[in-house]
Amino acid sequence: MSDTAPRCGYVAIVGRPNVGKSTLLNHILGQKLAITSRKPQTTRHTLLGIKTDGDVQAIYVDTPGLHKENDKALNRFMNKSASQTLRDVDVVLFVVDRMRWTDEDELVWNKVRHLERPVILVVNKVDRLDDKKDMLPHLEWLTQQLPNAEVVPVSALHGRNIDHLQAVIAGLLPEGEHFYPEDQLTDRSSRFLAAELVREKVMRQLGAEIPYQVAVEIEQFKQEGKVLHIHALILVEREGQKKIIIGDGGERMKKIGQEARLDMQKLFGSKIMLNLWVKVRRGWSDDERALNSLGYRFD
Ligand SMILES: Nc1nc2c(ncn2[C@@H]2O[C@H](COP(=O)(O)OP(=O)(O)OP(=O)(O)O)[C@@H](O)[C@H]2O)c(=O)[nH]1
Ligand SMILES: [Mg+2]
Repeated sequence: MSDTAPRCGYVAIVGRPNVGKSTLLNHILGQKLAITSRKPQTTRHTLLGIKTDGDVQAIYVDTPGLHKENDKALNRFMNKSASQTLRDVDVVLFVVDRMRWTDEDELVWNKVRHLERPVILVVNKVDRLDDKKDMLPHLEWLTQQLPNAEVVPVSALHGRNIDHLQAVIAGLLPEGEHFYPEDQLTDRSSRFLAAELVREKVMRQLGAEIPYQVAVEIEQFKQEGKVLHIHALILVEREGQKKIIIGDGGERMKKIGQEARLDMQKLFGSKIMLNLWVKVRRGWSDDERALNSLGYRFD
């Protein structure tokens, strides 16, 4: 029996798009739960990742990257969910990419600076710095900007300094009983996670524009004996996009399916039969009702 009091609390992971928030969550969990890609605005929904380590339960909330808004309902939804997360957490991880400080970092900073809760400034991707010493003046500048924040340089991709980061977080969590059972990893359903894995492969396989006009809907999710049968619908905005996703002779669809199936197999620990279809649903990304029916809830 341990003689320390249990600790439990919520930890928001916020930052502009593409700084490595979801990669950080996956590394902390030791498992790929959140989808990641080289393109900004990969994450669209908040996602809980629960890490229980002895007496300490940290409930991480991965959020969509905060960005300058265009007019689309989907972008409003993403920024709103990230901002709302900040209201209800005990600790904030503000993730930035090395020495790059952009207007969008400024936007995030303006949302976290007045919060009356601990903020940790996570300086990610330090593996991509040739000389770590180059970073010192920037770290000093960041410390001046955020005098109350602890600054922790890490590499989420290579797992550098993540143990230290977790120790700092543990020290900031309030005392209290754990909210979730020790073996629970997330609040999201397997259906949700399956749809996200398909969307990740679309994000990774396709060029600049199309991924932003793609949503994925799970039509069937059924265990039969040892096999999990999943039918997923890839929704696009225009007919031409459908052709591009399918690719010559169905080549691209095949790749998307193969890669998603492998990840699903790992995550669900089951053999998977995955069927994919592409369908045109015009204007879904700028229509609140269509977004709602796809699980993007505005409440
Ligand atoms: N070299 C390096 N690359 C990283 C590191 N962390 C993340 N990346 C890469 O940065 C890209 C973006 O990572 P994500 O985790 O998807 O970033 P995000 O902040 O969740 O992005 P959004 O969901 O779009 O807001 C991916 O290509 C990652 O592999 C790191 O520590 N080092
Ligand atoms: Mg993300």
